[in-house]
Amino acid sequence: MSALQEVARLVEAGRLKKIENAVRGALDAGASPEDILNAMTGAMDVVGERFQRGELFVPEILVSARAMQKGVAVLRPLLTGNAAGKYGKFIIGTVAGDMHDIGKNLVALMVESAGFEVIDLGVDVSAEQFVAAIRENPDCHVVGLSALLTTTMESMRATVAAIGEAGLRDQVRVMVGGAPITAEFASDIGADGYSPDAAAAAVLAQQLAS
Ligand code: B1M
Repeated sequence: MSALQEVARLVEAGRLKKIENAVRGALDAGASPEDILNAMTGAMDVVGERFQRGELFVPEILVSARAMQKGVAVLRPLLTGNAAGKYGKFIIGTVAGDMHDIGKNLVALMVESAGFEVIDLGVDVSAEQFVAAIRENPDCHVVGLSALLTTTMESMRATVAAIGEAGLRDQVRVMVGGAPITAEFASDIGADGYSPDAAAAAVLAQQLAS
């Protein structure tokens, strides 16, 4: 089994004690941080498929999620450079009703490493909280919304609308993402951009800030 396969296996199995060493082992074996992130994301997809088939339950998903977060923590210093703040502030959060934060955290990490000062509002963030954060940070020009549930896509729509109703659409560009989100949906709700993954999100944030 390759070092990357071992990392994926440990995330799938939720092996919290072994994951950090396995990630270091993969780096030592020559894998890039991006390769390792992809291996861990692939493992979470497998976990999701097994959950859908009724082979796994929420507590097991949670330990896999924690294993992935421990693995990402090892990579964090390698991904964040010293360009922080070059592009200004970036407000990010997972929309109301949605507790998923692994993807949102990865986007925050990649956007930070691309030169933004990230303000992370966390999960289950209401439209009003986004609006308040934008008002508190008049120097923020890009906002990112994440949603993982089809049911919370409507919270995303409501958040974009609330930012508009608050008269803040001239101040900020809004980008969206998350597993059920598409470019068509982004355009339908009036967002300025959509990206399918964290690496593309960092590039899009730079484009929207420029
Ligand atoms: Co949940 N869950 N979950 N879950 N969960 C999904 C999303 C699901 C697809 C699983 C399944 O059934 N196959 C399903 C949703 C079905 C649907 O809506 N159609 C589901 C469900 C049903 C639920 C619950 C309702 C289960 C229940 O309680 N019965 C419940 C809802 C809770 C809530 O939010 N209110 C629930 C709970 C949970 C846990 C708490 C157990 C846990 C979350 C832990 C955590 O996040 N801290 C969890 C997990 C881990 C998953 C799966 C297995 C993995 C998600 C993940 O972290 N992926 C997921 C299945 C799946 O997605 N394959 C599933 C890895 C991550 C790196 O990818 O988040 O997609 P992702 O992020 C990517 C891109 O989407 C993109 O970039 C990221 C990195 O490349 N991206 C952006 C994300 N945000 C972006 C923002 C951007 C740009 C790109 O710009 C701003």
